[in-house]
Amino acid sequence: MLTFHSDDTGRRRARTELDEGRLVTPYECPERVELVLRRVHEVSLGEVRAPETFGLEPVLAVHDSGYVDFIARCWDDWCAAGHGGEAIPTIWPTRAMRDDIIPEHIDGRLGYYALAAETSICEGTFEAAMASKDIALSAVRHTLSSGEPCFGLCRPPGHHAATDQFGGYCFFNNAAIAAQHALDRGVGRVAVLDVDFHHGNGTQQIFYERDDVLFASLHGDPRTCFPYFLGHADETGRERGEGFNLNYPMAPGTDFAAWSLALGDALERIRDAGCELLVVSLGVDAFEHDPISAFKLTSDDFTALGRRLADLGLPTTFLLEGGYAVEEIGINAVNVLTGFEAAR
Ligand code: SP5
Ligand code: ZN
Repeated sequence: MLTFHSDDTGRRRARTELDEGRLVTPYECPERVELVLRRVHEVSLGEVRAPETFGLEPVLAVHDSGYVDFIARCWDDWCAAGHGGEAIPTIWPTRAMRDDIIPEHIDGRLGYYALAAETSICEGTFEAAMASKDIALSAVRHTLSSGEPCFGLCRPPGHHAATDQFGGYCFFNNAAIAAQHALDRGVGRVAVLDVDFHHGNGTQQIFYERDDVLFASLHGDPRTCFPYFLGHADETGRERGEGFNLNYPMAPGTDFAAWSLALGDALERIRDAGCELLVVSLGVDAFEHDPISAFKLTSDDFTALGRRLADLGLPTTFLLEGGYAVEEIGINAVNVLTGFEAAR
């Protein structure tokens, strides 16, 4: 299987994440990509190629232009304001205030465009996010042109990024950008299957009123898990999109036996919907030893997941999302890919 990778994903190296009231070294670190890449080589998964550059047009197909401009300029504006640390939002347009006037000051703009405070913006964040979406676009383009599966070693991840909001370590929604690109190149319907431990709130929001993307997400129940405010089972889509959003919230402690029942249901719905392309939001933070998550999947379970995905028989693009057990991230992510290859 071909892998797309770029060293530019390493241009984001944030020093601070607000975690349990402390500023810690971020869980979402450049080493994640390095270790997955090492594993790709160890198992001889296949060629590793640099992405092509696609510019901002495919980003603007799913994100708001004011938001993209904000991400591009945030770090410079933050420094120009004389702030010393990394850019962290401290105020939001909450239910008790107005959200129809976008502030001019960077502190206000940060809150307007943020959905969470754990994700600091630092030098190089925009450049890394651009590389990440180019990896996703290159991967999906390869799948479309060859029919072959492809792996995009995306970083930063994307599935929490909404039309005009960043957070959950995500800035541009790589899976949504790739799915939209496929639609724009003539694919009739795309399935985005999100197996990251966290609900893919951004992908859901972007496609919620549409029937050309079937979004299915298996995740920790938002009653107790990040992102807390989206991902319930009764969110099934709106208007044309009714029936094209599938959430499988599961309790902390869920193991592969229970998790794979939800997977089976999602795969059946993808099959029934006549999807022509599968984009997998491949987070591996459902792993039993993930430091910020609460499911119990083992490394072997990820191989089984890959086999199950191959059963669909669809052209498939895998895009890396979360996964913070850094020591095992390569094994777990690549197990999905080798399981897939062995079964197709
Ligand atoms: C892409 C992705 O997986 N994003 C996840 C973002 C989760 N952010 C909130 C993390 C809260 C972590 N709490 C840590 C408990 C251990 N100190
Ligand atoms: Zn996650």
